[in-house]
Amino acid sequence: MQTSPLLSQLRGGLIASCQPIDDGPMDRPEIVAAMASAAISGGAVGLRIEGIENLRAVRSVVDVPIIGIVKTASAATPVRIAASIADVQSLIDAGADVIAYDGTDRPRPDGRDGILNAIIKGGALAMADCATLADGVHAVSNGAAIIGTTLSGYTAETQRVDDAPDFSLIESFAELGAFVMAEGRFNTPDLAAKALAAGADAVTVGSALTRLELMTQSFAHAVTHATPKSGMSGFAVDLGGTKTAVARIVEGHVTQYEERATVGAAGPEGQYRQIAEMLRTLGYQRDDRLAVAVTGRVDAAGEWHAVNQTTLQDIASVPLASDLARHIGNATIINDAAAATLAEHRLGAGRGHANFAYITVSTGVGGGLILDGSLHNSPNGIAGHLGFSTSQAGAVLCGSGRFGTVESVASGRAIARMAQDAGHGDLDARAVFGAASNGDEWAIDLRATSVRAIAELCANLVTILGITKIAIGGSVGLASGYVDQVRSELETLPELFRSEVVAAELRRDGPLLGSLLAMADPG
Ligand code: ADP
Ligand code: BMX
Repeated sequence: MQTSPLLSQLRGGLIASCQPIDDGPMDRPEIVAAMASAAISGGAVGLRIEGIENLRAVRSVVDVPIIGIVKTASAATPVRIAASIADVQSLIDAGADVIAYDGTDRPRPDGRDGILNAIIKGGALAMADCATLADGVHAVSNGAAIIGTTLSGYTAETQRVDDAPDFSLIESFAELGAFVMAEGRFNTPDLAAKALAAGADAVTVGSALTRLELMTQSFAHAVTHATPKSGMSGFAVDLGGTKTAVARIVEGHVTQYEERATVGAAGPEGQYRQIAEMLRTLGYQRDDRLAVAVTGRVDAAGEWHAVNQTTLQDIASVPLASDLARHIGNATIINDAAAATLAEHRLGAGRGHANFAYITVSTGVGGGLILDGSLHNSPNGIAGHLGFSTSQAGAVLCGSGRFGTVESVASGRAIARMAQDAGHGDLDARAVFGAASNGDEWAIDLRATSVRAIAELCANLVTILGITKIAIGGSVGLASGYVDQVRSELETLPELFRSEVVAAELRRDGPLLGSLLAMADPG
């Protein structure tokens, strides 16, 4: 084995390869130099640095051994770690103590041995980045001081399906008696330590230390795919203006579902009777966990009030929590759109957005706001009732008592009312959208009126609250093409007033799942 003070400095230690993603935001010499200093503070005994400019910047702030490389991309050869003979002297002048070159037998303009000889002649140590045992043997017998496993997995011959480092190449290299550098996919401290146990003299780690994009990506993937659903089991009710749904939910999945029409005039007792019947068919028993989402506002005292009194009649100051406890069982209660907001934020389209809004375009237009990561509430339960803000197209008094609301322009009931007023008879919103799909101009116009009011609401949310993402749900909002049209409408506005707008991911399950989430976390 070659001995030199420099190899002794590296032996048994960690070499930090400070290589930002090409052309990424960290690909600047001063940042590479800062990474290098930080890596040394953390205990690295040497550095691997790519590019002459980066090398100069690093050399001026550190005094540990540096392995220098030059990477090129050329259609003529697959060889990338391909300092030309001309580059070798520049690397040495810029402060490299060791120069790494591609130790495979793949052809390149100056030839494998041409480069190796230039490095040795220039007075630097040569490190061969190898893919196979034969590469290592060739390098050692031609004077390379270090053989690395760097290219194992990255040549046609050694391609692999897994992401594991090549420990067996380390073991074979160790028998050659050369200084062995473990390099390539040593992404955890544990793998790096095992490399030394397998016979390596030192280990080089790159991506896991300095490619912030890749490390963030792996954390982001793990977090967004984690299922915060454990414990999300029980029965859930979604009482909307048109339909009432009940579901059995097991670990965040709807396993049984039943839906019936809501009778708006049934009064509280009528609603309880229907809910109780539907729950019974799913096997609910009194002490089971129960969460109920309702259209209408729910105040801090647990009382239920229809805001739009044409949707539900006789629902004013109804003691919902205590009534349910008496008639059915103890239940968490929450507004339907607020529940869907919680669910979309935690499990669906709003994940990762601290300022997020959900809008349901359904019988009415409901909504919910996540501000700084939490559901925004008010003691009287009106906060987040986005449909009772006003629209430029407002022309009638809303059932809430407020003139010109978004709900009175954009909701399913509004669409049906406008169709009736225009002389098209007793059609619901689904039938109007059907006519629009068939090309009926009057129906296309009604749909566009609804879309414009929702786009206006989205822009207002951006302007007032800095909302960055909006999910749209409800059967009108989820109708084919609706969200796309809202997006196109927003495109007509200056960029400042736009946000990302998507369809609700959880669709009809949002209010159901969210009511159970509210049980654990009322916001
Ligand atoms: P709820 O308001 O009870 O929560 P929905 O979200 O299903 O229930 O909304 C009901 C409204 O959606 C009704 O006005 C109905 O006409 C309308 N609707 C249902 N299906 C469609 C559809 N495919 N296209 C347009 N509107 C629809
Ligand atoms: C209305 C209002 C909201 C509700 C929203 C969506 C009532 C009865 N409801 O704006 O509380 O969240 O509709 O509910 O005032 P849905 O009936 O359309 O599902």
